[in-house]
Amino acid sequence: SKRLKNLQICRPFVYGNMAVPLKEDRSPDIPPDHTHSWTVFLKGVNGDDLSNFVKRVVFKLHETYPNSSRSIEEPPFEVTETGWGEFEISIRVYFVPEASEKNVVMYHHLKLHPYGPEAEQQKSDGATVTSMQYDEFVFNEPTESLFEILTKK
Ligand code: SLL
Repeated sequence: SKRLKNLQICRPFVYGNMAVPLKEDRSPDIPPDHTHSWTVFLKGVNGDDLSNFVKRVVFKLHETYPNSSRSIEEPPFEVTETGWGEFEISIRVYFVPEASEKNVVMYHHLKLHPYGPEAEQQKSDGATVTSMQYDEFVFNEPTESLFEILTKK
């Protein structure tokens, strides 16, 4: 569909991960060398639903994971796993066809281990570690259809 000249629309989002150390009562299905449970996610800000313009999100995990490319087609756009190591996750976002927008990719370093001033306390508490980034999708000269999708309430 036609593109709207001289117009730019932005939509904020956050991406990142949460991680918790596995406890003694871990499930027997979890490999013994795994130390953490974690979730990598991409989501709207303040509970905004992104699925009206995001069609799918592909999280590419370390190749030590089975089916390391995980495609999520509806919210919540997230993957939960267990493991022992930190690594880079690519997060590729595909937009609805009406948008006629190229996919975009972000890279997130999976964080399991606390560090910094509160690390010792966090470790002894077995606290959740969070690492996330704020970003914005910027649509320059959006199609009319994308404009409608993004502006209807
Ligand atoms: C390292 N850069 O070499 C890291 C790689 C790989 C993480 C970390 C277990 C996967 C599985 C897992 O945590 N892999 O067993 O399915 O230290």
